[in-house]
Amino acid sequence: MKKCIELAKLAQGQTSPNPLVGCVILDKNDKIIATGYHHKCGENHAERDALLKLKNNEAEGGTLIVNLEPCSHFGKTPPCTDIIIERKIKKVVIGMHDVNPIVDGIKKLTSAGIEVVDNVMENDCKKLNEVFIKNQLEHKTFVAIKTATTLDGKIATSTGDSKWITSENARNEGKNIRKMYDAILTSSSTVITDNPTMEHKTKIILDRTLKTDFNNANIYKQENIYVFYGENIKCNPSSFSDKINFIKAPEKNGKLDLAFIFNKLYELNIMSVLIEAGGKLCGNALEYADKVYHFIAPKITGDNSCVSAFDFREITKISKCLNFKFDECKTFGEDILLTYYKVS
Ligand code: AOF
Ligand code: ZN
Repeated sequence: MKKCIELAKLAQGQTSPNPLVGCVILDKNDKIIATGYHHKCGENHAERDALLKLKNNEAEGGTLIVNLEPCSHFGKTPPCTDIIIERKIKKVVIGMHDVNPIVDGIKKLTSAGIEVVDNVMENDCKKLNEVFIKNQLEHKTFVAIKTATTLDGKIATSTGDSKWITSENARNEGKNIRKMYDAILTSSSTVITDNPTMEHKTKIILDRTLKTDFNNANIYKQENIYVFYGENIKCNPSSFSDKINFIKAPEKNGKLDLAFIFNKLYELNIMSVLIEAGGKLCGNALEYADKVYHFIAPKITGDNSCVSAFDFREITKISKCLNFKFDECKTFGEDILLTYYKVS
């Protein structure tokens, strides 16, 4: 199953809206004879990818291991259960049940006389497909935030200087994290202060008053851009650029309504989004966030007026804190990456 997860990860960032799936096939003597994975939405599923590497009778009496329940429906591809049955597999080992309600593969396999062992390394398998699970169960976009702070939780000095808080190793890992998400979301303030490029599939900019420079900012020199702007803007922004998709959004307390925006992203088939922005947007987005990637450098600014990673309110009681659950802690150069989830 570990191997299945590794294989599945080879397609990270490529399969949306489909899950990440890897498959290992053992012969009668438990020797690995083929492996496969789901490369891309619309292409073969992991089980078929692996089985098609073998001759018709080669997997007979063998075991198929896969991190997600094999599908039993005709989608963009035929059911995996059919080819598993045709190839006379004896045993199927499954990581987690498919949360897609149209899939009922386990029943189909057991009725065909195949032994099924399920929920193997279930927690790891669920974590691998956390985006797919949220999409299927809640019909919502998975929202993550990435930030990089000093030990005292600051992302910039009071003059906006932020280059660089973390080391090159950590920043490279930041780029790897980006690739796992369908889109990156940032604010007009970040576009104006940092002028980032953010090479990525899809970029979303929240620019309530349309104050960014649509002709010159680096981010607009690329394709697949959505700009959300406020309902009180009177002009027609499409005159600024015909390459950018402008979307009018309602406002709440003088800010763009984030609930509207995240719902809109799901309608646009953006299944996961990574927010990279300053303290105001990251702070306000916490309410909708599933996960936080928090890089921490061993530095202290010591200056209270420096910009904080999450800056959205005043509280007087520790009991009013938002609570999270630590997931993992990894080291990149001299920095650490802490990932944590919201406690619901
Ligand atoms: C599997 N193995 O590798 C994947 C599965 O439109 P389709 O045909 O690609 O089907 C998509 C659905 O199939 C998806 O929502 C999920 O339930 C399942 N994905 N199943 O047995 C795979 N990627
Ligand atoms: Zn399938």
